[in-house]
Amino acid sequence: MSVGAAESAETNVDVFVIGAGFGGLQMLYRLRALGFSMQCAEMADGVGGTWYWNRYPGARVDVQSIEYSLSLSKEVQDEWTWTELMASQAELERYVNFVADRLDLRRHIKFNMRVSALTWDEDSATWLVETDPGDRWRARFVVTAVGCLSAPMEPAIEGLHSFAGASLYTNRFPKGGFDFTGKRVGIIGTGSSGVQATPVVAAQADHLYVFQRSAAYTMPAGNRPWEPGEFEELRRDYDAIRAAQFASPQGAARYSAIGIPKGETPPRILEFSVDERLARLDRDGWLVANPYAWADAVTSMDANRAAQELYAELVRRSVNDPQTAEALVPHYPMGCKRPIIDIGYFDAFNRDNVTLVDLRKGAIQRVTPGGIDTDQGFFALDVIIYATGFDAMTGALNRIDIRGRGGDLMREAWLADGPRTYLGLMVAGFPNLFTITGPGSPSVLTNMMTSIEQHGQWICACLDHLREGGLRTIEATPDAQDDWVVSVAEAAEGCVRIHESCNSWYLGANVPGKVRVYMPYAGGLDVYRDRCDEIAKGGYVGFELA
Ligand code: N01
Repeated sequence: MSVGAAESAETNVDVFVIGAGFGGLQMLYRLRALGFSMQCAEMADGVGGTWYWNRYPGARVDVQSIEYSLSLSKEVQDEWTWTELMASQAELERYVNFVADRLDLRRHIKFNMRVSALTWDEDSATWLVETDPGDRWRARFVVTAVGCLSAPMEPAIEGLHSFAGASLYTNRFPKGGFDFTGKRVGIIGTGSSGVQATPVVAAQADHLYVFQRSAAYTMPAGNRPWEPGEFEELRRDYDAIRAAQFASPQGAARYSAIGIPKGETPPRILEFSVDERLARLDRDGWLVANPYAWADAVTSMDANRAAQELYAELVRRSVNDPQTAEALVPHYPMGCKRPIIDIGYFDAFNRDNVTLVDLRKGAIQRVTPGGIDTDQGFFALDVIIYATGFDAMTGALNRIDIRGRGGDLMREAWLADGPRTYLGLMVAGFPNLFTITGPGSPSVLTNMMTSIEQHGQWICACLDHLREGGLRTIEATPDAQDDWVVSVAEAAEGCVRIHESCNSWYLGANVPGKVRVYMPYAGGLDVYRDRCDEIAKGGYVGFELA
C-alpha cells in the first residue's frame, strides 16, 4: 500500500498505531506479518501502557497470568515463565518488555510522543496524525490502542495542590517507588487500586488512614507462587487453556475478578432460606459473596440484597473491630461496580497502625498543607496517595482532537448521548479509524488480553480484505451504529448494572458532567466475537466499503 501525495514533514505509513501497551504491541506484530508499513507513538518512555503507569505498591493483575498473556506468538508463550498465579506489576512490566524485545517491536515505536490530533482528509482518504513534539504522519488507517482505564482523574478536592507533603497518584506512581517508612500516610479511594495498595502501604507506614467514600466489594485473590513444575505442566496444555479462554464469555475460564470457573449451574439465592445461605457461606466462604455465584443476584434487587447480606457477614467475620467492620460494608448493589480481589485487605484493618476514615460519616472538606480536613476532624499527614480512578473508556480517546468527515470532533459527537460506536470498533463519520477495546465492545468486562487479541485479529483481517479488494475506505454506517448502540443498552439491562443506586465508572458516574450511559457491551465476549465474525464473513455488514 502506498499513500497519495505526501505533504512536507509528514511521513507516510499504511497504519498508525497509538499506544504501546499490549493492545498496540500485538497490533504491530500482526500488521508487520501482513506486510503493512506502520508507526506507533507512545506517551511514556517505555512499553506497557497500564502496566507502565500503575506501578503503585501492591499493583497486580486480577486474572490468572496463564490467561492474562498474549497467545499470538508461540515463542513468547513457550519462553516466558510466570512465577505466580496472578502476576505483579513488576513481573508484567518485565513480560511486556520481553514481548517487545523478543518480537523486535521497539523499532516501530516513538516514545515520549503524545498524539494530540487526528484529522481526516477527504481528498486523499488519509488521516493526518499530529503529535506533541510536532512530528506528523499521514496514515491510511489509524488504530487506537489507548486503553480503557488510562486517562487519570484528579479528584475535585479543594486545596489539593497546597499539600506540603508528597502527593502520589496510583495511576502515575513514581518509577523508583516510594519509601513510606515512618510516614503518616492517607490514601483516598477504595477501588481496585486503593484496595491493592492498602495492605502493602500499611505494612511499611507509621500510620495509614484509608479515606473511604464507598466501601468495596472485594474478596481474597487466592494468589500464590507456582509449585515447582506446576507452571511447566500447565504450559504443556496451553492449547486447551487458550481454547477455553477464548470460548468463555469473560475471555478467562479460570478463577479471576471477573468470573468464577464454569461448574454447576448457580442456584437462585431467593430459593434458599437464610439458614441455607449461611450453610453455603460456611461451605464456600467468599465464593458466595460473588454476584456470579447466584443465578438471580445480577437481575433481581431482592436477590442482590440477600447476597449483600452474605458479604456483610463475611466482612464482620474478617474485621475485629465491629464499627470498622460495619463501615467496610457497601451500601450499593453487588456487581454494579467492578469486582475486586485482594491480598490481605481486611487483615490490614486489624492492624494498630491502620484507621478507616468512613467518609459517609463526614466528607473531605479540603486538603491543606498539613493534611486532610474532613467533617469528622483533621488528619495530619506526610503523604497523600490518590487512588481516585480514571475517566474510563472514552477519556483517552476524547483527550485527542479527533476530527472526522466534515471536521466533526468525536468528543463533541459523544457529548449529548455518550459514546456511539459500531461494535466498539469503528465510529460513523470517522472512516479508517479502528478503536481497540473501544466503548461498546466487551473490553473491561473481560480479560483485556483476550479482547485486545480478538480486536487485533479482526482489524488485521479487515485491512487485508480491503487491500485484496483494492478498497480505500471502510466506515460504519449510521444505521448499523444506531442498532449497535441499542444492542449495548439492551445487554446492560437487568437492574444491578444500571440501577439508580449504582454509580460505577462503567456508567461514567465518577466523572462530573459525563453522560450516564453503560459503556461496555455486556452480552459476553463469545457472543460478541461470533457477531463480529459473521459481520466480516457477510462482507462487512453495516460498514460501507469504497
Ligand atoms: O479506580 P476506581 P481504581 N473523594 O474508580 C474514590 C482497573 N484496575 O483506580 O466509589 C473521595 O475503581 C472512589 O469513591 P466512589 C479495574 O477495572 C484493575 O481503583 O466514587 N473518594 C473510589 O473508591 C478498576 O475498576 C486492577 O465513592 C474519591 C476510588 O476513588 C479500574 O481499574 C488494579 C474521590 C476510585 O476507584 C479503576 O480502579 C487497579 C473523592 N473526591 C485498577 N474521588 C487489577 O487488575 C474518587 N474517589 C487488580
